[in-house]
Amino acid sequence: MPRSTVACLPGLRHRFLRQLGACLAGLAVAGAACGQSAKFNPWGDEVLYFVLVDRFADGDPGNNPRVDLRNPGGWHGGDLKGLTQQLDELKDLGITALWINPVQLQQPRGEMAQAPGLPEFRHEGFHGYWIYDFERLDPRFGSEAELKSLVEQAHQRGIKVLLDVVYNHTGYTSSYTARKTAAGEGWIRVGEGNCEVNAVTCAVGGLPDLRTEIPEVRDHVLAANIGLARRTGVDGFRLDTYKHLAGDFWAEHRKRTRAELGQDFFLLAEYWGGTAESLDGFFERDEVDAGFDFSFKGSCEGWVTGRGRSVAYGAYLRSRHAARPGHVLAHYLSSHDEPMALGNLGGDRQRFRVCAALQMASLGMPVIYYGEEVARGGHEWPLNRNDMPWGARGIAPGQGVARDEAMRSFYKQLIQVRKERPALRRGGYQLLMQPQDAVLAFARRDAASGDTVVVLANREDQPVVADVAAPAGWPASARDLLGGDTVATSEGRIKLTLAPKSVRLLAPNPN
Ligand SMILES: [Ca+2]
Ligand SMILES: [Ca+2]
Repeated sequence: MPRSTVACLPGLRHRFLRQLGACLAGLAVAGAACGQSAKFNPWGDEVLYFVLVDRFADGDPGNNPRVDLRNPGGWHGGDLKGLTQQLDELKDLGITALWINPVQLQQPRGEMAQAPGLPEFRHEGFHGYWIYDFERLDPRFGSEAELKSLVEQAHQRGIKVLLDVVYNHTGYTSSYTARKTAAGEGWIRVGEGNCEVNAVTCAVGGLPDLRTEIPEVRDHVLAANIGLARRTGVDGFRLDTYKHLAGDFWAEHRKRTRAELGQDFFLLAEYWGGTAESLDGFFERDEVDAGFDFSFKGSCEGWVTGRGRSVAYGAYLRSRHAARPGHVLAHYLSSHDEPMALGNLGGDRQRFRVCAALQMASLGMPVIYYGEEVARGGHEWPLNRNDMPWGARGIAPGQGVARDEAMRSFYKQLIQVRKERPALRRGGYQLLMQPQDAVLAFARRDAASGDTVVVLANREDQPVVADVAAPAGWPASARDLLGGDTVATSEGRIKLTLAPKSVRLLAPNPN
């Protein structure tokens, strides 16, 4: 749609599409249309690190009943105390916010489970999503005092903490199974299993669905999670299974978290399949500050392995800038619910680095899934939830598991560059065209600071010459923020050879 047409349609039904249209018309770098706004949400400056507490670091061997390291779905002994002890490791990596799984008491026994290539195993609630009692912490994770200490010590290091909370369901067994209201209504919905028919009343993964439309049930889960947040000082919630609760629940949730935890208490929705477009309604109604972008991972994995044209991938990256101002897309390469990126790339660490660099060069809040920064192995569930590799360091449960320190150094560098360059955190987006489809090229420019970074990426197994028109105002001399070498601009074009499977981040040299 031509830009003039977009701008002249005051009655356009979907404002999202209008904004996207403005981005597609090329206003990204020149103006305020694409991710440039006075309403920028400061969480878009953060780098988030997601930890499954049980898999990270064991700081208290005294809370390890039934720990079984041979069971890929069992408890492995990590806890809040161990995570707190490793905060300097995370501070050194450069992350600025930490997301931890739910920490309430889990169902006492796991469920038998099967996965390809593995013997049948008992799948325990080590991940935190099978809550038995919302009002108690699971001693295997630690005490409330230990959660408070984690938050305090993280804050001392300039790291915010997001607590994962579940409102939708309980564990397969829980203290709520037989609970009834004063009027005799059960707290749990039974027999409504099809999420295609009704996402709110279905049993996600067969888990008992809480009837949160009943005020007594709603108050219980709200009071439990909000109370825990108030007492421990966490900075926000990651909201599990967002699409499986009704909009009026989330409206009340927003109201209560703001009233009881502060105006700035941050809410990040896990809306399965979320994109800039599908999350927009929640942003428009101001139910949450942010949502996960489920497309980033697969888009990068596809592009870097040769699927699709570079211009199409570049257009996807541009579409992310249509997210409603004041709201944030959280983009990740791996998660506990999907196969890990490095595995999906066949273990190709160079291609993985390309995606990590593009993640850090993109608008939104990058999410690092624990251990990705040291090339943690494990691919499909349940091994995508395996132990944090600690190499020679005496930290259980991942003691002796190999880690790639060069990969960690690369992540450190990427995070540092992102922190130093407002163009990468807040800037608009301009796709730079060039004849060779092998190269992805775009510019990010932050209007407020004037900072500009040009991103060039080669997905091929051989060197490729990039030859693109420099963005307006680009000087004769630039430098590579990752490699340090100087790149000259001649006759308005940036021309250089990109090494196989590599990324360059170019910034103007000072005059
Ligand atoms: Ca422990
Ligand atoms: Ca539900």
